[in-house]
Amino acid sequence: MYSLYFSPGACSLATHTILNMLNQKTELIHVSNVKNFEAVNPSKMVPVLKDGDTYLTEGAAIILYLLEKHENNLMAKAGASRQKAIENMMLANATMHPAYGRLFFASANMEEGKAKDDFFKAAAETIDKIWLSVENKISEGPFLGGHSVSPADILLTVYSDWGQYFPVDINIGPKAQQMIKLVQQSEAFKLASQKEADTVAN
Ligand SMILES: N[C@@H](CCC(=O)N[C@@H](CS)C(=O)NCC(=O)O)C(=O)O
Repeated sequence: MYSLYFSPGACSLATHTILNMLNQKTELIHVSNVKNFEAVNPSKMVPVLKDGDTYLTEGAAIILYLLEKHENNLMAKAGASRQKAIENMMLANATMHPAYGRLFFASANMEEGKAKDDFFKAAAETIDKIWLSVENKISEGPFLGGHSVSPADILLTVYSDWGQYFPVDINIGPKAQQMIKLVQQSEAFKLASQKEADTVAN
């Protein structure tokens, strides 16, 4: 059985959803209940996945690890389709996630005032541009990779929820919105969200 260190609704929700899609039993560890989380992950970030005695960090790397280990239809095994799925996953994890990360950073670290307002506006404009590139990538089906869901769709769905916590308007195009809705309606995502909400922080 795996153990997943998570924070409710954080990027760890994508790892959690994929574990559900792979039918993997997972113990959930709310990061607030861990006394010395720094010893688990020196960067103090979720997700961390424990597999036996091994601790794995970095969401995208964890997802690739899981997809290699368990039979699935979430990503092609080789060739151009696999490369495209990894590219899309990185667009989500390495481009969109940090773009939203700026909102969290400014909210926690900047003093109220014009500079903060301008920063939020500029950060939101960058996020909009990335959502536009996502919109343009969705063509032959409701998902980024076509007719079946892939890790990029799941990661982006998790991030899409974060804009509501900040004084910004994020523009997500109709195709991306439809993709998000489909992921949110999946049993794996619903179960993961529910379990995270039910796991109490002490
Ligand atoms: N590159 C890391 C980033 C992880 C990350 O930013 N996690 C956030 C939650 S979405 C976190 O744990 N933040 C807590 C903190 O910064 O202290 C990954 O993709 O796993």
